[in-house]
Amino acid sequence: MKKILTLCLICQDSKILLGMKKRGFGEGRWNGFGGKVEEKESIEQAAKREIKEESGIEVQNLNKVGVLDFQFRGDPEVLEVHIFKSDDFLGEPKETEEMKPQWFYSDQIPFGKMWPDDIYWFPLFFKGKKFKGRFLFDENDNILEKEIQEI
Ligand code: 6U4
Repeated sequence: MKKILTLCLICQDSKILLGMKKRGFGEGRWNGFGGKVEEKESIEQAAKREIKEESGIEVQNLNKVGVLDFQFRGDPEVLEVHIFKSDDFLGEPKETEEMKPQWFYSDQIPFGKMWPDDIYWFPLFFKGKKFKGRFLFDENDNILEKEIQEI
């Protein structure tokens, strides 16, 4: 069973926009913007829609940077997360019901309050590398297995 999700990291100057997830999956963590791809929309369309819904901005360009598969022990569902970078958008980020946006310098990323896989692939992202990988978590979101490679 596979669920396709998007995740977009928006960059401006030497900062990156993250959102504090206020509800749902990943609540209480800083993360990029994104969510489930719906029927009848492309992955890129879904990425743009979710960014608009969650932060109020409209991204112009999207560059695909990676794909990561996430699984939880004992759960057959695979979350296939398509990761994008954007550095061109319209509007100002604003707080929504789902996310509270904030800009972070690339050397001040709050990894302690993010998904535990992020610390492994953000450095590749900042170096402009493309990557793919998979992570297996236990029920407390601890990493049990990790594979990550540049592509
Ligand atoms: P609903 O429909 O409300 O349950 P929601 O709870 O908002 O959805 P969802 O599924 O729309 O969550 O989006 C989850 C977001 O979290 C996506 O952008 C993908 C991202 N994500 C999931 N697992 C992640 C992980 N291990 N590391 C990470 N981002 C992850 O950095």
